[in-house]
Amino acid sequence: MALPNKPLGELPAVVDPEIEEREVDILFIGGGMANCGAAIEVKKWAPNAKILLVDKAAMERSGAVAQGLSAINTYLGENKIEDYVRMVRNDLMGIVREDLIYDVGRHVDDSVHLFEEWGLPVWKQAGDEDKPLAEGGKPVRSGKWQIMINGESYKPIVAEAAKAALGMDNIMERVFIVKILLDANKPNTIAGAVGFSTRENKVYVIKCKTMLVACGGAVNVFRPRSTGEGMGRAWYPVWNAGSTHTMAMQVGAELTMMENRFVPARFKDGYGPVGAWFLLFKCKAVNALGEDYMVRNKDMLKQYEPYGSAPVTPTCLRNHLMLHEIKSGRGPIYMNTVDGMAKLFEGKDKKEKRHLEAEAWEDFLDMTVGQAGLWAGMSIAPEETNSELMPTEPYLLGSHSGCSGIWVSGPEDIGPSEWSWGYNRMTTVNGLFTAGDGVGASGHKFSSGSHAEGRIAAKSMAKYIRDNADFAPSLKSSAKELADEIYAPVKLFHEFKDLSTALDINPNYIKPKGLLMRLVKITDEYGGGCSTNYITSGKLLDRAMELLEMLREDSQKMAAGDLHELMRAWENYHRIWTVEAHLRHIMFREESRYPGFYYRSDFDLIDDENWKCFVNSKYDPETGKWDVFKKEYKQIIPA
Ligand code: SFD
Ligand code: AMP
Repeated sequence: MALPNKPLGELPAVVDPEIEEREVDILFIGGGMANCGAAIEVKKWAPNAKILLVDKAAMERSGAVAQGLSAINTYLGENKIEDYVRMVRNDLMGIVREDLIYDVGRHVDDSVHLFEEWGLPVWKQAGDEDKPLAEGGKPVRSGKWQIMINGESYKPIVAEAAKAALGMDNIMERVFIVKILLDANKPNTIAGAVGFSTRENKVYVIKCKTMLVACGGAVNVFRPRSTGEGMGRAWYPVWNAGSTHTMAMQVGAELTMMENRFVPARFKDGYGPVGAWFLLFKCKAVNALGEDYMVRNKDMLKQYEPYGSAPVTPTCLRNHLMLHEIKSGRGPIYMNTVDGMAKLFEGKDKKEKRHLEAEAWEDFLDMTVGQAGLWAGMSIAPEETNSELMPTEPYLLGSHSGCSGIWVSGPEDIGPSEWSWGYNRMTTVNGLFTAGDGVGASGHKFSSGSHAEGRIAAKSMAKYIRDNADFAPSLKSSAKELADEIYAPVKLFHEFKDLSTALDINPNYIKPKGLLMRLVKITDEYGGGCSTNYITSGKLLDRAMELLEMLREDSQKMAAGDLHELMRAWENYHRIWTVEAHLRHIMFREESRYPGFYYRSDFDLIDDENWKCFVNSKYDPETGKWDVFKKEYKQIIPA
């Protein structure tokens, strides 16, 4: 059921919310690309199952694709799947799950064909304008793997299909899921989830046999470059707060490569993506002297063989070279849009030039409207003025050019047998699946690959419920106990709110906004954020963990006066856990695997001999203990 937008102002939270209990076979948590894929696939394999999809926002504009996109970054078309795996492996500095990537590669184009069938306009080469991709129509490629779209309405199109497939009676929007619940009787098996409405004072306790948690990545876990009011601008979606990783790790799911992060180079302050400018418009990024620093600094890549010499320099190493320029006093860095567009204009008539200008603006209008607004506000015409680029604050994600996430079972026909435990994309917890940003060691899926991965997961979830038809989930806590836990910040607020004149300042509680500031100060200063040029060390990480521990204690004093704040409080809890996993992993990996994303100053090298392996971790919900350990990397696709 979709709830309408709220009236002006936030909805006050009451101490005793209503409780609604539900029971389904299959629960989809999140309404982003992955779960939209799952939604359209699941009925084919489980036609009689009872299904529920829960999204904290409205699916039509939720998740990373909310504003739309101007490219689909993974479409294989004429390319070989093996080459896709090779590209991802090199971009992520050699350590990836090739079975998972291969699996995405063989399914992703089907998702893209569906998007086009549902009405997404895909740019085509001259002569093929009316020929769908599925019938051999040739797309306009920006790069080897990427195709251009008119994608402002990408998410509404994809969400509409998902909603039609499930039916709105089986969808709850504006419900934030707080945690996953383990079964009372069957060890290491999920039995449900609990969350609350952001539009009504209501808690939902949902039992299920299996669930797909795909709540995207983690944003605002590091202090963003934009502060104050501007903190609402980030490159990745601010509304994804590490729920996927946290909820899974809390029930004991094994994580992988949580030390990885993504620091995208972006148009400064507006966070506009650069891909189309590099690949489609063929622009170069230059230093303040106008030099192509990728050429000037090419010898720096030799230190990072074999990764540095690949035809496409890995994303982190591109950052590494850019940061070197800034540190050497040759910043700011600019995207040379002026020369790039002049070259594109060569031999074109006025109308064609206007068309190219429109395409340049549309790249942002389709996916990062704020960047177009910033250009307009700063009187920038890209054909006349170059724009600054800057590496952003770090994000944790598994679907874009990063690979932190959860360790999952792979397809049975590709990887070694120990990587496949029966159900594709199931985590190490029975019945708990993930996809998209949630799957670790398997980046470069992007929007299309995340959708395809949701479809893959849905199919194996159907098998899981068939194989476990007799399973009757039962919860360890009562619905009332769960509701009390969720609404604890509201109770605290009501207990103490009258003890000070300013609602935000109180000796007995801290508001979520204040706590978030404290968290991002710790990560930024000690965990390798922007303020230290992404540098950290073992000792700095020790200190970060001490401070995090104190923050954890104080987080129990978060207070929420309205439903929006209650959501902010729970987002913070999710961020804290995600940050802890990230820091623990960086501490464990005694090398700097991703120069340009982060550096350990005490181990500033890539050490393939000792560290060409996965780093995995597991939190034990019974004992509260963490275990971080190495897992062997296996190459499947030859060089
Ligand atoms: O330009 C809860 N992405 C790009 N992909 C492309 O294919 N092309 C591009 O052009 C891409 N670029 C790009 C991209 C993203 C962004 C933000 C920008 C530019 C500016 C990446 C893709 O968008 C990304 O890979 C996928 O969307 C990942 O899919 P998924 O399903 O893993 O995550 P989601 O779509 O963000 O959805 C998350 C959902 O979870 C909900 N949610 N629901 C309930 N309870 C909770 N606790 C929840 N927490 C979150 C969200 O509301 C959402 O529905 S470019 O940079 O390269
Ligand atoms: P971005 O806009 O940076 O998110 O990138 C979109 C796509 O283009 C992703 O597939 C990137 O890997 C790719 N890309 C971005 N910049 C470059 C570059 N300079 N060289 C090669 N590929 C790039």
